[in-house]
Amino acid sequence: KDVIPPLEQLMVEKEGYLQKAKIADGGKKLRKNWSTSWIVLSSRKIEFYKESKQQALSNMKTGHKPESVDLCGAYIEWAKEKSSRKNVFQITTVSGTEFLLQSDIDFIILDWFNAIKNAIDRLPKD
Ligand code: I3P
Repeated sequence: KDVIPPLEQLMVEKEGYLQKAKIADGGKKLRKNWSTSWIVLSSRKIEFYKESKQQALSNMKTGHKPESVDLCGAYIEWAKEKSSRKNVFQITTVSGTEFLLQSDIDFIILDWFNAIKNAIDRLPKD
């Protein structure tokens, strides 16, 4: 039978592939490790899927949960100095998760930056 996802998951604002590296978790620095991630932005969170969208959708049916960060009170900024790569920005969450997102393609990274910035600006700060 069909599983109906929660409403929040239906209100996707943007999705696509980006390069992602988590650099801190709960304030603790991590070794940088870039990988391709399927990224889903909804009104107050970003979900990261390690696998393809197709694989992610089938995993979801088995109750597998993606990594997810809360955008309430989060901070987004360009982070030229944090990487040798071009087009890198950083998101820092209230819980102290820091990650970098990157694309070689200028308009793709700009669209993502603006979409996430707009989502954060619409949310209450706490
Ligand atoms: C890191 C890896 C990353 C690189 C990072 C290196 O090495 O090469 O790709 O980040 O540079 O430390 P390792 O795999 O041995 O951990 P960029 O690609 O973003 O430059 P960094 O230490 O200057 O962040």
